[in-house]
Amino acid sequence: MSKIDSLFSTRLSNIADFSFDANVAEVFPDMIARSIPGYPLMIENIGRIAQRYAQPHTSIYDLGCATGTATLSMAKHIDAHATQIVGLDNSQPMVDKCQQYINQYHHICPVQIDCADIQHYPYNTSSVFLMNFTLQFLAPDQRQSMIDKVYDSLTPGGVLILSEKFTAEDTPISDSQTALAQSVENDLLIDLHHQFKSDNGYTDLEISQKRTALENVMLTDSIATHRLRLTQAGFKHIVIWFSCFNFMSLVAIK
Ligand code: GEK
Repeated sequence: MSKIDSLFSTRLSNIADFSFDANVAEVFPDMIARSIPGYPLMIENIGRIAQRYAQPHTSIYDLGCATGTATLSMAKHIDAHATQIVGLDNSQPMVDKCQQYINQYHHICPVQIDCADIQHYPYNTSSVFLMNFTLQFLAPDQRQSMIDKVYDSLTPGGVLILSEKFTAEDTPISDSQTALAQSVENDLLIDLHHQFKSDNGYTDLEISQKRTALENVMLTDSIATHRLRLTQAGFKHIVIWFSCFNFMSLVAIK
């Protein structure tokens, strides 16, 4: 069982940029479940979607697997016909925790966890890629090449399941009325998300200090930007299958 997240509960004189270190890995399952609306529902359905698209003799990748909750859901749903499930993360503490969780279960399909940068990994032919809230941590100018790499490694009919926090605005904005409406819409989603965190026991201080820590490291795109990037890579169909406040998950089909 994960420890309760109280990392931002005391006032910090200097708020460092958020990093996926050992302290975060220790509390991560609790942190993510109390921070992302619908996370358990998404995890369950990621397993179902992966099962639907997994093809024989291909690899299934979970990019930025963290402590492996989504990896485990895919492992639960996919049987032996897929070659292997590979979880990748560049945080060693996350990978260590992930391996502990993975070892607690018996899997029909082999599961391998590697500490690696997802931008420089030699991918095998794959039928399912998962990026569950990971793309938003890459530098914006490196996101297109990451999506291109995923697309190139996918077999025809393969999918990318992409979940992200998003900004409810599109650029460029020419009309001031539209800009005002978009900012009202974005503010509403941000407020609803904060209410969700507050109802899950986070104080205003925790919410605001975590937001400051994430400011430079998690830069969110609009849904239009995601669609454009995926289309440019070559994906033929893009289906948003989950959305709650400013969080969504989509399936992009090659
Ligand atoms: C879940 N998917 O529970 N290479 C490898 N890993 C990376 C990289 C990179 N370049 N950049 C960031 N990460 C999980 C949750 S968390 C999302 C994913 C969140 C890793 C980073 O170390 C972290 O573990 C993960 O991406 C993002 O379904 O905390 O909001």
